[in-house]
Amino acid sequence: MATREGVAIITINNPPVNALSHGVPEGLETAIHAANADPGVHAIVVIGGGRTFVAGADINELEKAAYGQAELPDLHPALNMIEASPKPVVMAIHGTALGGGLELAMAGHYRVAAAGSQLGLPETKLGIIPGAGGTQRLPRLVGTAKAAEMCATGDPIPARDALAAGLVDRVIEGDLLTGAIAFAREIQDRTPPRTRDRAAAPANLDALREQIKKSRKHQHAPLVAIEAVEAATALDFDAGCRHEKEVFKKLGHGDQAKALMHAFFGERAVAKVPGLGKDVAPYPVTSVGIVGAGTMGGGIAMSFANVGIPVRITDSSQEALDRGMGVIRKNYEASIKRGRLTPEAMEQRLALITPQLGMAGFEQVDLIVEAVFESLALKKELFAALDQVAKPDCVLATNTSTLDVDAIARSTSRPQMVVGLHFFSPANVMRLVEVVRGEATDGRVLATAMAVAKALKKVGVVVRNGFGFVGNRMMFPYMFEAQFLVEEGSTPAEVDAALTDFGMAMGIFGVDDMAGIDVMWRVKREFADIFEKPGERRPLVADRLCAMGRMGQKTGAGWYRYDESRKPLPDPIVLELIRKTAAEAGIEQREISKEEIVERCVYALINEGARVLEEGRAARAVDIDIVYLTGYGFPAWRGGPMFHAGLVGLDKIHARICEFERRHGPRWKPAPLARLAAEKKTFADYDAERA
Ligand code: 3H9
Repeated sequence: MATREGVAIITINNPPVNALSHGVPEGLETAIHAANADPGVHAIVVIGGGRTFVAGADINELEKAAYGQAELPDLHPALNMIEASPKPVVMAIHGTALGGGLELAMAGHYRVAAAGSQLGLPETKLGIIPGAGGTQRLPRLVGTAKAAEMCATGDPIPARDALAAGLVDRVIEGDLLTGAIAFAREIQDRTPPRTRDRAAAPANLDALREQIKKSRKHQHAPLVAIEAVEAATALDFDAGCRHEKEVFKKLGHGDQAKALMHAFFGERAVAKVPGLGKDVAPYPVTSVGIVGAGTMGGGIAMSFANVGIPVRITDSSQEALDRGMGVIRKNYEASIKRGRLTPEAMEQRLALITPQLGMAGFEQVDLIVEAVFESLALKKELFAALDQVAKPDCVLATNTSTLDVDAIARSTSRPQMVVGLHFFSPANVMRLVEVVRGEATDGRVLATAMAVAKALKKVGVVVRNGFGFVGNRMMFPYMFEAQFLVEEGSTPAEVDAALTDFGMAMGIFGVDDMAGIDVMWRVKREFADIFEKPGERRPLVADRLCAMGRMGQKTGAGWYRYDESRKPLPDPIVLELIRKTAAEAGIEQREISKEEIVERCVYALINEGARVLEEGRAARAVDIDIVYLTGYGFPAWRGGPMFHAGLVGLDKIHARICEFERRHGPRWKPAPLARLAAEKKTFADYDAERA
């Protein structure tokens, strides 16, 4: 503790984000005691050391507690002690005040915030609610409706909005500590106001509840958070806190909390690539060339422009370029209509994208991303040409989703500079980038690809070269199983409903219609050696739909038919086609339960995931989980397919897979990693053993 002009300065130092780990709240209590005991001190400023104020309770501790390996942390004693301080306590916020960090700030008597700081209670994103009085203090400061919204969504607000809402007392433009001390001196003679002494007025939260039921479907915490905030209007502060603590505890031990915390740490774990040291510096990427102005190339160009990186985009004809730029502009205009972008920002971004015929200027760019039609011959030819143009330290990336990255790399004289950057459509929206490590890819190139994904605010996951990489490779058995289920008597709508009830963002037939059924048809034809194994069952209906010209949404019909608002509607023609196809193939139709639908689809995904892991296509189970959470609409509150498997129990899943193998044949052969089931382990144990 230091003292300046009669103001005690208490600095919280627990890098990297000043989480309130065990010992930190206790240290604060000691410092506040000391400040109160010092007659030379008239007011106290609490500030965060390093890059931020306080990012909340320590999520490592919360995760341990979720599994019963520790007690849930209790911040109340420290916070109550701060609030009871006879000398006024000013919380000085920079960076972020999140979760327990904001709860700490609200226990202080005043809050000042650096312009640019963010304040929020993101606990529901971890499957819990604030557990240190947040649901009781926030409504007393910003009103019940605003507090309920902040607690339920978990979205932070910027300092200026916090000032307007009454959450902070002053926004400091210059040096935060200087401003906080000046503020403390202004208020040092006032009786410290306590948040708990204020009242929270009742508010109608029905509309918020309805909105949350849709946007956070299946999740427990957001609705419970609204209820806890509402309790602040009916109960006194201590009773409200007791209620909060009870539900905090219950959620804190729940599966959704375990899954969401796994997802939180998982997103950070994938950035640490096994075998790639921190000392491997990425090449700087300040300019980019993109080949191909189609849907993918355009979306990739937007991703770079969105973060201020200039791109040159080339295609084979002026027409293709004009069409591509037209789509880009239309996408930006749609964002303006939704209020997410200003017209000025659109123009700035468009100005960063230079459409051009030919490759003039490509000799200067740091990274070239190829996004042309999926043809190995075409890509090889293109990479041979890029090899002639690109500077020696330019990273050459292919956006292929199905082709052999090593074969593409070998068409250059520098295969070590080649890497896969598999973006997902729409590339300007989807967060996942599979970073495909070829056999020759250099460590620095891999580090560059990961740094690029991060710069684009996306999640890069390293995968090994091989058919379908990780995500698509696993999707085939999942999709095929869904198609077998309809041959056996379910309808596409029943399968999709079972999957969305499970939590998937979309059902697989809806996905197939959106992507285009012909896309799969082409892939199956090109990779017949992978898909056509003698004696193995293959789905029959999709190809027939293609033959009928039903390619999905783009032709107005596929597995479903579509009305003008693109709403999928069950189509009797498809149901009849399925029935007829099954009869011809001698497949008996029956009623299939929702449970069987989910088990067959999701366990097919998990079994293939185990194979992917065993083969080293993904280095860790957590990599697979993050691929599925960020690229395939798997529900975060289930933690990803491999984590979900652990929650269900590998032994239970293994037993079902063996049953399916007996009933449906060799495609259900348990993956070698099924041994984990016998050892009573999870995929997380597998990761831990190999860490
Ligand atoms: C809570 O507060 C409950 C209370 O209501 C009740 C208690 C009784 N704990 O994200 P980054 C690590 S719940 C532990 O890469 P950025 C993170 O894992 C909590 N560790 O940086 C990473 O480690 P590593 C509510 C944490 O600058 C490193 O710090 N709070 C915590 O992109 C850097 O993180 C939240 O949910 C933590 N609380 O983003 C906020 N936070 O380097 C969670 C971070 O080993 N945190 N780490 O991979 C965030 O949203 C972002 O980390 C933040 C910084 C925006 C702060």
